[in-house]
Amino acid sequence: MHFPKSETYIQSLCFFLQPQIGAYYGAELCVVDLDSNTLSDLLLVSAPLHNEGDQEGKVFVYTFMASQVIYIQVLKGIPGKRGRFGMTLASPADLNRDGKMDVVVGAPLEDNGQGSIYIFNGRNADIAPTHSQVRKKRMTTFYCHSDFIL
Ligand SMILES: [Ca+2]
Ligand SMILES: [Ca+2]
Repeated sequence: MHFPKSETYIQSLCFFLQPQIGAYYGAELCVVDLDSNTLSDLLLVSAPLHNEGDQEGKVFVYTFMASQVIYIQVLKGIPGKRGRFGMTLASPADLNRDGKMDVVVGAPLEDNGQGSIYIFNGRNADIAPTHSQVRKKRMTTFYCHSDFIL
């Protein structure tokens, strides 16, 4: 997987937003190739200690356009759950088999440290902002097609 243009895209990402001091912005990075054509479409940057109201952690989503990296959306966990949402990120597969790669976001301290994994489904040019599933229990099988449909 690679970026469609130069890696200099990343240099000024932090200037597109005003990161909260101590939010741990950049703790985890993940590129997403939504259409699996070997060109990365999105860059995810987490800030697992970002605090806002009753939420802890955010994932900022950027797209690549011409010679710029452009902020397009933010992913959040469930309100009231302070579990360092975004401590881990991955885009392991097209979990719901709709032709678009999906994203998995870890919140390892949710539910008194038991941890959660959120699944967000990829779309044509971004990611559905509402998670499709939260997995809390230890999983014996992660990949189950019918389990991931909204
Ligand atoms: Ca692509
Ligand atoms: Ca998908």
